[in-house]
Amino acid sequence: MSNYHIKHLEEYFQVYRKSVRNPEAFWEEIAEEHFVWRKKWNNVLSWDFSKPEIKWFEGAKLNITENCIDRHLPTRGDKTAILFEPNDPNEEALHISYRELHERVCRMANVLLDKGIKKGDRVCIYLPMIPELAVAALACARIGAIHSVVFAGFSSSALAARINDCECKLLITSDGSYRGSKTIDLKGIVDKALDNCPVVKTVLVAKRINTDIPMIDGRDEWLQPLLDEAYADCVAEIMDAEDPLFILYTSGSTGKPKGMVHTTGGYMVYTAYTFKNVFQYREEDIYWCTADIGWITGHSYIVYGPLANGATTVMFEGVPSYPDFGRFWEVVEKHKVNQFYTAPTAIRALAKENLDFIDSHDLSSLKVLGSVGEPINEEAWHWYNTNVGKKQSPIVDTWWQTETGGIMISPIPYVTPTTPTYATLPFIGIQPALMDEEGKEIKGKQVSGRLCIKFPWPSIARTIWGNHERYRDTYFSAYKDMYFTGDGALRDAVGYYRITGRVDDVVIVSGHNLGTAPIEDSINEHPAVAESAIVGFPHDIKGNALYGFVILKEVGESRNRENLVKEINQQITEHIGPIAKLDKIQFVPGLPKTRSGKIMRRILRKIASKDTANLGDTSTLLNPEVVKDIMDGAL
Ligand code: 6R9
Repeated sequence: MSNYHIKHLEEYFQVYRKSVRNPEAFWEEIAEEHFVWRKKWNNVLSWDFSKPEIKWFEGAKLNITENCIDRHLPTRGDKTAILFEPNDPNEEALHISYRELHERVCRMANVLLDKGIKKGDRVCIYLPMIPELAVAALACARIGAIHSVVFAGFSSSALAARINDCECKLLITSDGSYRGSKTIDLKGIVDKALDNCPVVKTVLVAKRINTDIPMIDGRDEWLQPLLDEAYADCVAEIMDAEDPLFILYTSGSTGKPKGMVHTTGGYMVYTAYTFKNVFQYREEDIYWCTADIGWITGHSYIVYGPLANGATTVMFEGVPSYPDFGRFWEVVEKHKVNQFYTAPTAIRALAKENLDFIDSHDLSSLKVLGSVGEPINEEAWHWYNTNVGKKQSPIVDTWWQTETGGIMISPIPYVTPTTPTYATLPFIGIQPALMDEEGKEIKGKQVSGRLCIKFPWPSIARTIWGNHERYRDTYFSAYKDMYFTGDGALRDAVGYYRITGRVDDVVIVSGHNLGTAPIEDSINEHPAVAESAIVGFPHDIKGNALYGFVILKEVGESRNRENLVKEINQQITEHIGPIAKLDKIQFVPGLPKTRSGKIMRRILRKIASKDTANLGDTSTLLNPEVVKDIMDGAL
């Protein structure tokens, strides 16, 4: 009778129908039967997309770490919760059992309490993929502090902006990090960031690369001695289902990153339920998601979803190319990984390498392959299916977003027949709609439009930290009573969805969302630059790469162009991080603008993609003559 684990297609349709006919009753049953609550809810759901206000399991009390850790102790105490695979294959992997995880999280929680962190305080976590990262996030959740994990590839100014936006009092970092054959001076980046973050009073530093680093008296402390002294048990703070669990920043169409706020009860229920079904996780399985916990995929499907199911989740510190391009497959063989979840950009990069890197490893443990982060192209899909899955492991192409908290459209493996490049069917409880530009829903099959969701699901983000208006404007104002995703999609003859890509000013580069606005802001700060516009263009491995059109000021005109290109990319690296560097920079005399002064990115996108046969109507531009100049100089 339980609908928790779906095992065949007929059952999917049945459960799906039930979940959309009476969402409250459906989610109430899932929540009731599969989680531990200190107190049940008074009301399953109240919502109003026009405000927008969404509340799931209102009045319920719980602590998510009791669901992710404590409740497993009697039956799974010795089971590996986190399997840590270090950057260096010669360093031993670490099997952290549920019992040990409990102890580590409690110690870390006590350290935070000791440093004065209370329920509702924000804690910034800027760590590489080492166990302390998961432990720190869970420790925050243990005491009701709100974690804000910042991906450790972000630069000091990006880090500072995120710390200041949500006013983190405390930051957890490490002396440095390993990335393949390189080491990165994380603490140096932190020190620079904190010059501009007066709110941070305490910095706890984990030791990873054991280098000598400056520690600032009264602010910085080594983490390990504090953990060693801390008490190994910590009473969980009782949280309201709608209390914030974490903030995670994502790019948008203005320069300022959006701090998406996820709350506790609904997020837990939805990430756990999707994890169980989308990966068909069974008790003895070893599950590996290669994402970084600095992204939503890591939050939901390395930490919370797997642990809520008592799973063994692999945490990988390294990169796919170190010590060689066989590393992923070596790890799959070594730990007998059953579910493997990665990004198309990694698949495309590996597909360029010799097949020996795969064929020299035994991948027979694999049962499910996952893809996330961007559309997977047909070639990459077939390569993954043939060479990694040996045509035996279904590929789950999972579409979702930081804002959605969990997987929204995806096949269920061994249940939903897959089609290359299609995310296929909505997950249980998800009601997608395709909309036209006039705001009308496009019904029927074989149609395309802008992808919206009609009804709330438990893990939808509740607001943008400190800016509810922006939350409403970005997601709920384009279409009445709908959540707008920013993606375009098509629905085929059998009702399968294929995501076609962003329809806004976000470009997905190697699976990372990059708003063009913050990059433009960064370029425009260069003293030689007057104005700039960034667009994406197709790239073999990265999916998209960035193309910058830059107008120089008079002072820049006489400068050496090659040096300018270097300086601009250096500036972007400092402001945002190396992931936002431009592949191409073209210096232009002007940018095509509408009469209201908006840059016509549509035209620039076509020029950058070398698709200039049909530029569309340019006569309405303020400066149509500039288009030819730009085309002549295109790279
Ligand atoms: C989970 C995650 C969200 C954006 C999303 C879309 C793109 C993600 C996809 C996909 C096609 C898929 N995206 N998964 N596009 N097929 N399976 O990636 O969150 O970093 O917020 O990115 O990524 O454009 O809107 P996030």
